[in-house]
Amino acid sequence: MGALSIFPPRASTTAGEVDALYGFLLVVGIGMTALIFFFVFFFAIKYRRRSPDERPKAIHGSIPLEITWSVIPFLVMLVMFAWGTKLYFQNYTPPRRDTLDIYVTGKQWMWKIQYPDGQREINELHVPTGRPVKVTLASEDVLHSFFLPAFRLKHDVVPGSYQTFWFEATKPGRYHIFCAEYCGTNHSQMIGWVTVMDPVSYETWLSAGAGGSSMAELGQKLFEQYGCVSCHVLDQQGRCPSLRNVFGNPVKLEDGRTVIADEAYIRESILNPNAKIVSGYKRDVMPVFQGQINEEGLLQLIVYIKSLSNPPKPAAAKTAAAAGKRSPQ
Ligand code: HEC
Ligand SMILES: [Cu+2]
Repeated sequence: MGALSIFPPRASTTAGEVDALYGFLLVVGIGMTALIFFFVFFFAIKYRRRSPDERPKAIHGSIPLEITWSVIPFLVMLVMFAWGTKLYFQNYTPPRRDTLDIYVTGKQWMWKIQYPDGQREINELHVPTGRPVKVTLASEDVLHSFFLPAFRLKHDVVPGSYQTFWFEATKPGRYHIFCAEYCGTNHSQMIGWVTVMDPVSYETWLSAGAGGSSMAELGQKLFEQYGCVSCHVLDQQGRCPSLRNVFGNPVKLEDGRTVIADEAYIRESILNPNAKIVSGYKRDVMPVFQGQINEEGLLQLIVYIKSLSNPPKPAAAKTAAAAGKRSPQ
């Protein structure tokens, strides 16, 4: 198996369904093509000109026929649309239950992978079976695309934003990682391996690599190093909002909007603070950190800020009122 098989191995919970949809598209595609070719030849022969002076009878269309050949393909397309949409939302909406969060940063020409516990790897991704893994993708430079063929998953890595998808690996083994978006000279070498392990070996692997600082600890260091800590004093509201319990909760903004403080919001708050001003605070107080902190550092800061929050409540919308309480009177 492997190099010569048409299909890579199926190693995630979603792979079977993606293959089923692919099979459906293939069967419909081949079926339609065969049908069209059959009728092209069939009618060409059936209605061939039999003598030089033959004048065929004029026809003026048929409404039932028009409706039939419009409605049937339309319904077939709708099946593709509904099936594809369902799979899309399934694969790109991480479940809320305890996911294993992994952060991937694409950089010409390598994949840098960070685990919350502090392990870091390049072009190697280790995941356990039987547990949902949420991947957050960032790019240090240009557009890349993170492709895991054995999981039937691929997602663009877009500079300036975070993309997420999730999977649950089912079969231990070593599978390809590719970059699927041409990203410069060494694009073809932007490859790696994902190693799927059973949960016990995974724990062993994790603890073997432990000892370094966790992402939250690294983030805390950056928080001190960049002087964030001089303004954002924990548990104290002053000139600056305390960052405790910000993550995952609604934030009331100066312009009256309320946004949920997710990864993208925190990232923007750091790089371009004036884009969204927290209600009750002033613009131009927080320095602009655009260009000063790299994507890996930003992810560490975000994980640190995340760690300052209780796990987000399931009914986040209901706590919208609580957001107001965070700002000073
Ligand atoms: C000079 C003081 C100052 C420094 C230094 C500073 N900030 Fe801020 N920060 C503020 C102020 C004031 C606000 C509220 C106004 C706004 O939204 O921009 C804020 C807002 C924020 C928010 C949004 C908070 C919320 O409640 O929604 C985040 C996140 C944040 N800062 C993170 C950081 C990080 C990370 C650093 C260090 C890299 C940092 N800040 C450095 C003053 C500062
Ligand atoms: Cu790339």
